[in-house]
Amino acid sequence: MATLDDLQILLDNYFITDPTPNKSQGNFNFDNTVNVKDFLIWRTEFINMGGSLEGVNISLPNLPEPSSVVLLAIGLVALMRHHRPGRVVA
Ligand SMILES: [Ca+2]
Repeated sequence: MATLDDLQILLDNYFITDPTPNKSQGNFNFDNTVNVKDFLIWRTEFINMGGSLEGVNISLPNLPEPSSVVLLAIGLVALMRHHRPGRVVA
């Protein structure tokens, strides 16, 4: 049984990884992480039970992404290692 309370728990625990899968924590597919897959399972179950999402404000948190600065730093380090003076290429 999927309820709006379950949705709130899912959203509160979004992106949380727990070693013990627990539906009551929003982990509907028991894969140790609460993410969009759990939301889709919840939504299907909720609608199949006759629930309506009309008027329900659902805004899933965005996937955290590494900042472009970190990516640039990783690229520069890789470039510096590739062009290191005295490097012998086999
Ligand atoms: Ca899950």
